[in-house]
Amino acid sequence: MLRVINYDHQSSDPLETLKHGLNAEQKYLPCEYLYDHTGSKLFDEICHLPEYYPTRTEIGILQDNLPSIADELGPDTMIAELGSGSSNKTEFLLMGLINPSMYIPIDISRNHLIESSLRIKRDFPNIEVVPICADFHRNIKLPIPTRHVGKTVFFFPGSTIGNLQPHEATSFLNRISSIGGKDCGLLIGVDLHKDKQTLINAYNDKQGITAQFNLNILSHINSMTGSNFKPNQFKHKAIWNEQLGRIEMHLISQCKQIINFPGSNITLEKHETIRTEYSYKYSLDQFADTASAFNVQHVWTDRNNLFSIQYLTS
Ligand code: AVJ
Repeated sequence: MLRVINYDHQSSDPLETLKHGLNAEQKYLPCEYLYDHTGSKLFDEICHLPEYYPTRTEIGILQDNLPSIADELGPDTMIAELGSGSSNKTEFLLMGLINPSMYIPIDISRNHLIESSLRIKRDFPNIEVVPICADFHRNIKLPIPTRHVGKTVFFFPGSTIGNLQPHEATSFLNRISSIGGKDCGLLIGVDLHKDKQTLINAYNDKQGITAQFNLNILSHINSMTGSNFKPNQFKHKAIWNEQLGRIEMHLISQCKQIINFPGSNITLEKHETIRTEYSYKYSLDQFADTASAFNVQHVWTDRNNLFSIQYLTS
C-alpha cells in the first residue's frame, strides 16, 4: 500500500502567466513548460550527451563520496527530495546512508511519483516511502514520522536551483528551511563556473538534442493553449551571459510572424527571441551567500571542479 499525500494548489491561471511572458519586453516562457512528456524524454537524452557534463559528474561525485556524505548527514535521516522525477540519483544516496528511515519524494508528475515510489519501496523495504504530489514551489508540510528519525534532509540534485535567479533562489531556500523546521539539512547539487566553451557546448550539443528540447516547448504551449507557434520558424540558441553568470536559452524567430494566442495575438520581429531558461552557475562563495538560510558544512566536487554537491544545515 502506498499512501500519497496530495496538494491541489489553486495555482494561478497558466494562460495569464504565459500571456504575461509573451508580452514582456524580452519575451519569455517559464522553463517548467519544457517538461511535457516529450520534453522529459528529450531531457533524459540530454543527460547522456557527451557535452552535457552535469549529470554524469554529479553521479560520480555522489558515488565517490558516499561514506563521507553519510557521515555528514548522520543516521536515521528522513530524506525529502524536491522534484524527484524518476528518483534516478536517489538509489545511490539511500544505498550509502546509515539506516535512512523515511523517503519523501515530492513531484508534480503523479505517474513518475508513484512509479518511482514503488520502486524505492521494493528496493529498500526498511524505508518508509511517503510521496507528496505537489509543486514544491508552493507551501507543503512534511508528514510526521512514525518512528524516531534523525535529521530531516532535503535532497535537491541536478542543479535545478540554477533555474532561479539568485534572489529567487535565496527566498526559495528560506521557504525550504521553514518547511524543514529547526535543524534541517540540505544536500544540493550546484553547477560551478568554468571555461566558457565547456558551458556553451553543454547547451549547444552537436546532435541537436538540446535544440529539439528547447523547440518542443512551443508544441507543448500549442497543445495546452491552442496557440499556433510553428517550431520550424524558430532556431535554438544558448548563450553564456558572462556578466550575470548564467546560460540563457532562447528561441530566435526566423522571420516576422504573428502568433494566435488565446485572447491576444503575439507579434515577433525577425531575430526577436523568446527566452525559455536560465541556468545559473555559481562560485562556492556566491552560493554560500545565496543560500543565506543555511550554513555550508561540506562541499564535494569532481577533480576538475565542474560541479559540486553541498551539504548545508539551517
Ligand atoms: C535540469 C535545469 C539543471 O540547466 O542544465 C539542460 C536543464 N537545459 N539543457 C540545466 C537543461 C538545457 C538543466 N537543469
